[in-house]
Amino acid sequence: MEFQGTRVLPGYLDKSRQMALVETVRDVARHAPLNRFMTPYGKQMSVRMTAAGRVGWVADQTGYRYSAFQPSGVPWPPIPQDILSIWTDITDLARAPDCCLINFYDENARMGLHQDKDEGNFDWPVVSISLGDDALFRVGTNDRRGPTRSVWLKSGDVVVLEGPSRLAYHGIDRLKPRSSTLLREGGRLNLTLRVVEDPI
Ligand code: MD3
Ligand code: FE
Repeated sequence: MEFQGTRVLPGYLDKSRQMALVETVRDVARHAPLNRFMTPYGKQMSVRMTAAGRVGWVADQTGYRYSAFQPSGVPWPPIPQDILSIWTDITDLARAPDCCLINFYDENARMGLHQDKDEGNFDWPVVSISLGDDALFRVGTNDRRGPTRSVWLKSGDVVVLEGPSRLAYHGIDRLKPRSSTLLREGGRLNLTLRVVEDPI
């Protein structure tokens, strides 16, 4: 399925790879616990986040940014090889991503329509991996008021954002609770692989 340059690869990861990835993410989370950041408007985000890689996403009074350090002051763990190989297989790029953002959604979590534009260069694709409960993903254009399309992302689906869709508004409207048994307690994990900066 393809719309506005967004490539959805349904069922890209089989069940055993999905299960292995959950263990990989649990291991990352042991070194980099999930955070509940504030929005720029002073509200708690419903999505919990952590990361692996040279930089990860943090938020504090001074705003949102990529940082080499977790809120605890400790560097992020490296991106695990099984996650890196998904990027390499799909993009065919020699360049590795700098960051694997990890979002955890419980059944009430959602992510409002936003653009990802804190990376230095939008020519690089973003690769997104869904694990766990189905999620209603919405993607529009690079104009907030533009038309949007919705698609249910299922466990094992991979989305590639490149070209014009790299700057498209997008978000997660809701989950379908208990639609997957991958995570024992339910919920959804989303991994996004990004190039954040060109080498200096
Ligand atoms: C379209 N995550 O982490 S993944 C995010 O499911 C984010 O957790 C959502 O939006 C999630 O920023 C959506 C699909 C996705 C990821 C990155 C994109 C779509 C995108 C970047 C540009 C355009
Ligand atoms: Fe995003």
